[in-house]
Amino acid sequence: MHANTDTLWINARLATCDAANPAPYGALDGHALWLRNGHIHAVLPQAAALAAFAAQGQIIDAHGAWLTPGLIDCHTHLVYGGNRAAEWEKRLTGVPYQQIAAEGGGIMATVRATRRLDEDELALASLPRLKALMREGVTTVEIKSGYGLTLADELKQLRAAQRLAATLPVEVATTLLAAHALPPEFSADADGYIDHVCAVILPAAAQEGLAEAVDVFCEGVGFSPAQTRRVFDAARAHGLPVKGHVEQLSNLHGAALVAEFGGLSADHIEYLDDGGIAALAASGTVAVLLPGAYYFLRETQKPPVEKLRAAGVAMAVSTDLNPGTSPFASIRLALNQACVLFGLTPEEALLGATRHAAQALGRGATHGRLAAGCVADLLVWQIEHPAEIVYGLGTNPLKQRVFRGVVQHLE
Ligand code: DI6
Ligand code: FE
Repeated sequence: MHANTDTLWINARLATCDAANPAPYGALDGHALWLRNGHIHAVLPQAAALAAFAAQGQIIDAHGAWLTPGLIDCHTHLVYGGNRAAEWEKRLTGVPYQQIAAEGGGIMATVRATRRLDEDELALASLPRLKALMREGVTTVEIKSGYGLTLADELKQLRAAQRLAATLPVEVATTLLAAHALPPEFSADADGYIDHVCAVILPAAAQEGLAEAVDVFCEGVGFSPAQTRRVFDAARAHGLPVKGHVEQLSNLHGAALVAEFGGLSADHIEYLDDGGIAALAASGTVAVLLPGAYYFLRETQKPPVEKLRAAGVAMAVSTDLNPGTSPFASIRLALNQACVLFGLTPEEALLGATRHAAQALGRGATHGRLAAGCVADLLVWQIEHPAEIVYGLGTNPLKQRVFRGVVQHLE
């Protein structure tokens, strides 16, 4: 099958995840999905679709299977070297993450391991993680830098991420997170490092087209709101949208700052307060929930899901895949955790990795829904009900993964 051939998927149950369809999961029965040139050409009642389609291309019978949009993991740090299992052993004995970071472990341990690898080695080390996400149905994934913290090493990480995208049937959105931790070259001079990020690293990443957004770790163990604002100003000057690691371990009002800049998403947000919720609602910024980090750090402060829901803030769910706080290359685990730990409904969880995750990546118009005009990234599930996508782990109910209209082999 070729992407340039029209394809009509029939006898499918569509979980469109599209707000235009008011049933749970945006479900549409009795409809066919018409794909053309890697996009969804039309979603039509099946009889009408068959009549119009005539002999234009290939008809694929889904035999009653459920189809969903491809899953979108909108917050990962999956390009890195090494791992932090030894640090985890330490944390399990009661040493807190903040203390490990203060002693030169934590993020800095991964920075050292990432700097040691060249671009090829880094891409190779990251490949199994990306493939694991793809096997579960991920078709678009965001990948951040933030483990290089020098000009050369940050750009190397972003290039490795783009290289992965070039060789696999997956779309990668790269984000510059140079303001992730203070590198040893600038110890005790966080403002000097932020100067360097704003004047050197960010402009280079923007000019080389290596990042489509800018992120900051706004936290006591990261960067202050004033420093975050300076990075956001630089991002704006280079035409890049912003997002933030905010309110993860404390409330510094970073979400309101992201909202002030009309940012794409405010991520983590366990300590988000009412003012932050109102700010996100007003700016249309997506709240990204990362239950893997909450679980792995044994946190107890949950994000204010009920209030976000009441305020109409779109909630996305992501893996936060990283070696320190969420070493889980499983979007389905994150969706399950979002339900069990944070109280999302399975429908909200699925929307969190489709429509709302697309919005968090500035792709709301083209990704995350089964609707005319969207990319033809879709999944065929061997399930009776869409909640099963989120419900069980260990077995994989994904039967087929379609990227840009082309059925992929599941490795
Ligand atoms: N918050 C996180 O959860 C990750 N980064 C961040 O700013 C953790 C990254 C790490 O520990 O390596
Ligand atoms: Fe993160």
